[in-house]
Amino acid sequence: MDHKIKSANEAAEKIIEWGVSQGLTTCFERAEKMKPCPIGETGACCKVCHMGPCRLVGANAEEEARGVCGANVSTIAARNFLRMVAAGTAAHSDHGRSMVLTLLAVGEGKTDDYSIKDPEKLLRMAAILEIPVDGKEIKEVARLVALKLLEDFNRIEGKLNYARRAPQKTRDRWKKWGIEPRSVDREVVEAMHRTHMGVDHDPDHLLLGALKTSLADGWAGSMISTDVSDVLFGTPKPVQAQASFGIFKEDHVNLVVHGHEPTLAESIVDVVSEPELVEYAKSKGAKGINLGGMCCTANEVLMRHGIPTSGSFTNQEPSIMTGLVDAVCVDVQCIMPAIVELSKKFHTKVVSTSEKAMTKGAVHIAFDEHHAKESARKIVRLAIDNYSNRTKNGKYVASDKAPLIAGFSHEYIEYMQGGKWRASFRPLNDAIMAGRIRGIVGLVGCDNPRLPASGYFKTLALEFIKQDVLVVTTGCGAAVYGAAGYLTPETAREHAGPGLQEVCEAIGIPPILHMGSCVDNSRILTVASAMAAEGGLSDEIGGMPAVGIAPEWMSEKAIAIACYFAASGVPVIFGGGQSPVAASKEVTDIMTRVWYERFLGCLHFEKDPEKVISLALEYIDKARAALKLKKYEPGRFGTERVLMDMAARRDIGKAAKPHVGL
Ligand code: NFS
Repeated sequence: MDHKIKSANEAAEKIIEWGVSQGLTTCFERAEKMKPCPIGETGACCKVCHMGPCRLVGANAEEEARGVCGANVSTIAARNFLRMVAAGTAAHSDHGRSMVLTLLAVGEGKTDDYSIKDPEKLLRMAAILEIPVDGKEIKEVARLVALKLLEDFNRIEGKLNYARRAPQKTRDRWKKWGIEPRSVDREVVEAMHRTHMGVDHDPDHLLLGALKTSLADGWAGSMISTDVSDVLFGTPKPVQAQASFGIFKEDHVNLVVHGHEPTLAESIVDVVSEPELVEYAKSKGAKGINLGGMCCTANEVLMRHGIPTSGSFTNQEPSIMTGLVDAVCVDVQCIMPAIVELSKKFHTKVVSTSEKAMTKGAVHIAFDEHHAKESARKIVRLAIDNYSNRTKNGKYVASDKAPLIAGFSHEYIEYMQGGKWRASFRPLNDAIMAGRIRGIVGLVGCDNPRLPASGYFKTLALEFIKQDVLVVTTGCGAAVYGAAGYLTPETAREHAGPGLQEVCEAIGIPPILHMGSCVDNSRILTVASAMAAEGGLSDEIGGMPAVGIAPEWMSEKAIAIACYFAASGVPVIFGGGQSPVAASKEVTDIMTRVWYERFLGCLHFEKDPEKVISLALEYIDKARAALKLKKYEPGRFGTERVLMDMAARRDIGKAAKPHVGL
């Protein structure tokens, strides 16, 4: 990997270098200038009280160093880590709660701007939540489901309703180790309490707290967010779209939706083609209005509507530097404050919309889900009004874009393996058992300006698919693969090993499946649970030949995700930079060895991409051996059922009734 490049996204690299020539700085130059504090970076700095900050350094720091209160390195590193998990859980789950409140508003008839787009999914959720639906109107079902879901956010005692979606054996492990979460709020508050000065000091106990808190994220906050978004906006199925900076159109008004919650973005999708707005754009000299996405909001509207994405986290500044963005509309999370300053060097307007998230210098248009379309129209008008302020300043190459296929919801992954009538995970399990697919790797999370951004993602994906490992992706990783042109069926032909290639060609899918935004990592939990229920592999999530990897992670949300996968039974490897618990061998040992013994999942921090690959394959092959599956050998498969091709599925589909099973 060439460490001199800033971004391994070639189009981004051109823009960043152009920016440098213009005296503009981006996160890449700031990352070079701002070296991480070597003490805080490894988890050895404690600033939870004002006797410190205490920095526990020195040759024998782990044995001898103590903070003013007497806390040792392991306590401090574990406490810092738990706080990261609490923050990540809070972020995903606050987003999830907003979705539920929108569903409630629909159910109570308090908004006409949203409706129930997937009533079947709502009914399936009602069944999981044991809500009787007979004779009830769909809006009433929505109201009852929303009220029930809210319990998972603020229950004081008891267990998550949604935890019942996990395999029994997985839940048994949670029970045994005392990490069954009660609710999002309860666990986040308790995590903050336990990490206050002078409360919880046992690293193992603190880290169990991290797992417990994270499970409230994975199996409630995030999973609820995904489900409710599908109900309100439609469950994704494959769509074609495009990615990278070439999605902007020189003769159109370009509006970018950036952030996380799909509510506002969906309203913008709804209004952007309204004749009055299109006419208004034309009256200002534009040929039309072009909507694009950024970060996870992009994934939400890409999965459901094929709205193109300008890219991942590190592409937000280069997007503005194209000079073509008339407005960026943001809500919450992963929005660099730097874009407001940068936008002033161009004509771009940054519009904040959430009462929770303001940046000085941005235009604020408050978004209210009860009057969603009204807010959306205001924002579109603002972008149109700004079109005529465009200058020639910017670096843009129209051909910098790639085609992609996204939209692999867990429902569609099930459907694609047999059509409506025989949808199941049997073919996937069979392909794994036969060694046609060696295992599954989730390549997810942020891209990072401290690395050649997006480079590790690309290296890892190509190596895994070559080794017949099916890749699933979400979040900024998915945007990276979109911009790289990897999310196409042709990638299987060009880069996948023989077994994976055969599977991809039989179904007509890419070897890297775009499963959505970061909260949609919950879709991967659902797939893993369905694979366990299908039989033939492990009967719990743990023990599957599957690994999660966040090669370039940077956010606290990524840490929360890693923990809920680890607690659910998936080994997770974080690549890129330093381990945030490197200062403590004890904490590192608990997260790797001890967690694996208890949960069959764990968390490694590994900087070297080669080692990330070998460690992941080691876990996959170890799981295959423990399940007594055929040893993986490229090009040599065992006997198995044949995957159904498109024609066979169409025939079955003709006689099909709607699929309502889980
Ligand atoms: Ni995920 Fe989405 Fe991207 Fe990282 Fe941020 S956008 S929630 S945290 S940077 S993947």
